[in-house]
Amino acid sequence: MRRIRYAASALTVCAFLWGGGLYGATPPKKVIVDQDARGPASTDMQSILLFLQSPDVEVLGITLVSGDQWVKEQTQRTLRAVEIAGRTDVPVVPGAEHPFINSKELSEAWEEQFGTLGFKGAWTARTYHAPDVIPELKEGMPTTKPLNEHAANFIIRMVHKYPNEVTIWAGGPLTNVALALRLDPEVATLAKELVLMGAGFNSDKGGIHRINGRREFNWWFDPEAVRIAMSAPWKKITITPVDISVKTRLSPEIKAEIAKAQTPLADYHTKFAGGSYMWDEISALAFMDPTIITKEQELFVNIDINHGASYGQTIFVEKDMDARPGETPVTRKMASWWRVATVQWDLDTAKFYKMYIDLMSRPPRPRQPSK
Ligand SMILES: [Ca+2]
Repeated sequence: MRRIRYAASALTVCAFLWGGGLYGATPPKKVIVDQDARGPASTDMQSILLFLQSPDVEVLGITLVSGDQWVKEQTQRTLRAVEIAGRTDVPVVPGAEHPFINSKELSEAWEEQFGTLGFKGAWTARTYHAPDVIPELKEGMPTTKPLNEHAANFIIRMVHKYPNEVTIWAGGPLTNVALALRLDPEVATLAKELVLMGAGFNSDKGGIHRINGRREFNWWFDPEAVRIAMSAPWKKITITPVDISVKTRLSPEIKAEIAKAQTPLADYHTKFAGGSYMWDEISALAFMDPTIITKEQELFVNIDINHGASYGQTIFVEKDMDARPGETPVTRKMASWWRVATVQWDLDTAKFYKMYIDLMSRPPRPRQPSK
């Protein structure tokens, strides 16, 4: 009886601390996690789980977009992952099923002219199924339901509800973000910042076109959406490019460490996580703790939307003009659709892996009060 009372009072204290915004050193950062959530236990899903596990983050919702998989399948897989993480208080919000212009058919016509792409997400021939098909989920079917609202409208609603507080973190194609911007241009100025995994700057660092890494998957899948999103007047844009992703790998040793936790989340990770580069995990953890990034650079960044050989390539220009010794560099004058982004180049991998293991090994976080 005494033990029960103690537990109850501890819960009350936790709830008080949470409600008062005193959990951790600073109030948790509000974030919308926009993702192309292939499952189970892909880089997409791991990044969602990291956000749900972190006491430094308040996830307002998980908005989904076709990319690595079709959005309908992703919705079921994300609902299931959220159930396993014990965080069904966080809404799962389906979004765009197709990019603005790009398509499976267009990509095949492009490949006939310019060469084969290594990975095409939901359009990849060897794993292709129609957008409406939801295969049997080996991780189990969810019992919870998605929110009955489009991802673009959810993004708009949240940035108006919490002006200047919401980070839009995008780990997939930018279709939902671009749709939100087209429905309501204030999204860019009301949001706190845009943080994204996407773009490729080197020809040999992980791109989907073997001879040109500047064609990175997320950006290539919906180039027109990237042009819209990257041309909007955000207060800040941070990019985790594919070039930094290839410096990491989800190793068997990391998996073994997390397996020791024996939580439902750790078991899911042990059973289904592969050994891939940690594309989205870097972007998620660097948002929570920017000190894992050891080298970054400000550049003007956008995307090529010419429908020829260069379609979907990252384009970029140095931010400053060349300065003579002793002179202060001057920012280059560019057309208004070019925006400066902070691009992450290198990371402290030991610190990154430690943070990943720590968050994935924790018990489920307390559910947040409903918003
Ligand atoms: Ca992703």
